[in-house]
Amino acid sequence: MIDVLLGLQWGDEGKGKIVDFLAPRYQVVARFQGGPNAGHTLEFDGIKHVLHQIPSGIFRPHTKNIIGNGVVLDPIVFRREAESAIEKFNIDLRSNLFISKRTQLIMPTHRLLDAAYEQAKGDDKIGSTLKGIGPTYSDKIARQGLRVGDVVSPNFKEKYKKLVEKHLVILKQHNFIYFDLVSMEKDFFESIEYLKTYKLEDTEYTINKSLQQKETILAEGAQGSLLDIDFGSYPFVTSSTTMTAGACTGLGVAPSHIGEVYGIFKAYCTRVGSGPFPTELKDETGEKLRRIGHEYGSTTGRPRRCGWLDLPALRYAIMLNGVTQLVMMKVDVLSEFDEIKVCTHYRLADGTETEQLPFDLCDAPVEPVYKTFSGWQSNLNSVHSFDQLPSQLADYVAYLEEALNLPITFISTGPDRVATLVKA
Ligand code: 2SA
Ligand code: MG
Repeated sequence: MIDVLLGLQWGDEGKGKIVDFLAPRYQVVARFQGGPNAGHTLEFDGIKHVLHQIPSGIFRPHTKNIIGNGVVLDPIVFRREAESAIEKFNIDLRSNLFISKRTQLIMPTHRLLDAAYEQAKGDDKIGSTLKGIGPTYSDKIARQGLRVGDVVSPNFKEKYKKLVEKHLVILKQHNFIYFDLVSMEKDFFESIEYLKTYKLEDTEYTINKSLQQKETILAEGAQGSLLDIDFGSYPFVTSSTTMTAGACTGLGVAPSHIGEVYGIFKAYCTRVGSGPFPTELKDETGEKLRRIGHEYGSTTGRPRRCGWLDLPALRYAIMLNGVTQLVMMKVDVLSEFDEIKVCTHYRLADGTETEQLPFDLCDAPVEPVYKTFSGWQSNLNSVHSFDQLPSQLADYVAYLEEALNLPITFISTGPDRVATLVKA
């Protein structure tokens, strides 16, 4: 079976930390969607490391890592990241990383297009990470993208040039003309040569062979369910399927192989970029969450918008993903709050109440209805198991388990690998 770990909110739930924590239980860790827009932060032995393209299993020496076909790969970012990980941690990346030949390549002009489209949107901009994600997936769907397997083809440069020419026409239409493509391309082609030194494979076979051999596999989601291309707050979403279903198409595994689905959520909510956010706090409380939680984008450094936990949104993500157990993150951030709120349902403009996520949150905003809990106001440094939780926190956890109808099996009480409570 293949287990899936994914974010139930708008990303930045702490997926990297938990994948790294769980990696010793798995022989394979695989990324199935997204690209360098992701920023998965890991901390151990006093070191903090942020991964964008490479799966979070690379720091466990016996874990195989796969970059699946559903991912979009920027060879420049990949090279920088791989070189730094190899140098800093002396890991054997060339033997334990496998990249799908079907993975789409992010070209320099994809990044430029991302910027041009965002600029053209003015006030309606998505708040994209400007990593070229949308334009690369667009070319994939338009059946004209370049894939990792193409890099060894004798006419790779020709294919590249054809697509660049199309991109340049669009850029010109957008009056987006000031850039140094020559130096970007130098970097790109050097990075392509570097990429060729890795294991580029038909990873759908690699992963199915692992399944046959009864190896344990963890699929690592990126971004979050509420940023999903179909079910997120469209158009303020990313361009991939961030849900469990994406693990099947993004790796080449049949749905019948899906085992546990770990749904990971923060004890509050954050969102980076534009788009609806019903429980957003534009006040001191929101600022306090940002300050204590260090809520700044790990890829772009942008301040994240902060707000209270949103149960209708969480239930929606749980339903669509078939979550089997919950992982609750950043509980320690709430330790300094005397009151903690949870949105239990929404009130619509006409006064009716609903527990469902409405189709349109952009033009018809909802009013969150809250339940208030008293805080525990003590730090959690000396809490090492569920039964040591302060009583207010234990009550809060019990409430959420009942409201979400799922067990919370892990609780994170700090950024380090060791600050993770496991339900006995
Ligand atoms: P894109 O770049 O096309 O995927 O942007 C579309 C929307 O998706 C959001 N998005 C993210 N949201 C949270 N975290 C992400 N990763 C980074 C992080 C983000 C950062 O870990 O902090 O550093 O800013 C991520 N990636 C994409 C994005 O904000 C847009 O709303
Ligand atoms: Mg992140």
